[in-house]
Amino acid sequence: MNKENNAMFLEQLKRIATYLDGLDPATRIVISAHIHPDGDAYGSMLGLCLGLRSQGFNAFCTGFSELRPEYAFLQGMEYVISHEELQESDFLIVLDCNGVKRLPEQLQESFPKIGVALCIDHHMGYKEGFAQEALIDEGAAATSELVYQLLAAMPRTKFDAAIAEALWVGIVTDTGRYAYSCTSPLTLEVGAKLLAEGVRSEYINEQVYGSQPLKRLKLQQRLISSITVEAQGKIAIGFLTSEDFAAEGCVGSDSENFVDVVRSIRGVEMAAFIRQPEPSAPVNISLRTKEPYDAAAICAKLGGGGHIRAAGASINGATLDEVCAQLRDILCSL
Ligand SMILES: [Mn+2]
Repeated sequence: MNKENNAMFLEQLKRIATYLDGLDPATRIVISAHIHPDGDAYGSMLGLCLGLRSQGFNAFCTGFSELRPEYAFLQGMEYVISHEELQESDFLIVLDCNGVKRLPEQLQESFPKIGVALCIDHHMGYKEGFAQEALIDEGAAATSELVYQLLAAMPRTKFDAAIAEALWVGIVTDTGRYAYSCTSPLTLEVGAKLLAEGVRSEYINEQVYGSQPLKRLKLQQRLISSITVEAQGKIAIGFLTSEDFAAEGCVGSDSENFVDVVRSIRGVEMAAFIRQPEPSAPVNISLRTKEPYDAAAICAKLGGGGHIRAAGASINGATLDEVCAQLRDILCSL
């Protein structure tokens, strides 16, 4: 982020912190993230919810009913409410999600009535008007990093280990454990502050990365078998069919981060993981690129979006074979 943008961002951060700080404590704040939540979605939601509660706010989360096993140690699940409990008067905050289409399905229906009061996100392509207020930094490593900055700018926040661990999970999972190019000096500074609050880094690493069920590895084996390379090894594509998922007793979320396996091949500059977890489900693409290839621009051609090096798309009404062929053509033409 350049200096001018940074000054504008800090001003916006301060303004939103002051605005939230001044909310009537009786206001019910409900926090949601995107459909199919990942580590940053869970971490930023629970971190913000607990952080607002530490200041006496009446905060809740919605859009999910349980945590995946690798995130089950996170605290704050007692503040998760169902979609049916949402009220028009709720102050809705949406995290890690920049548009209506990415909201959990049930929230998409009630969204027009309730409206989004505040959006905090680091994806590209935020459209003005989605929320009344927005805190967007496309250069942020994770939405959890933005949530930390916001909470730190609110004078009444009482950070503790539970808040810190939620935000730590969001940052660790979105940065590939502080490794991807989105990791900035600020990311590490925030990480240092979170560690100082008592984050159990080794324990969390074990939970998130060191306790996979065997079926997930078997599913990964199927993905590895499917990988093909093109353009002298510059492009690699791997896929999983609904039959693959069924054969290993897996669901879509069991393949989170599988694109990293495809990306790990030496010399690959564009790595795609394509999957259809169920026969009637849309076909999902995860794409990772290296310089100079723009993953978000490539996925935009297929109706998706994301970040410059990591993006995705979800395609309805096409077979997995058709999507594979279409994406291969796009990548080979670059
Ligand atoms: Mn994120």
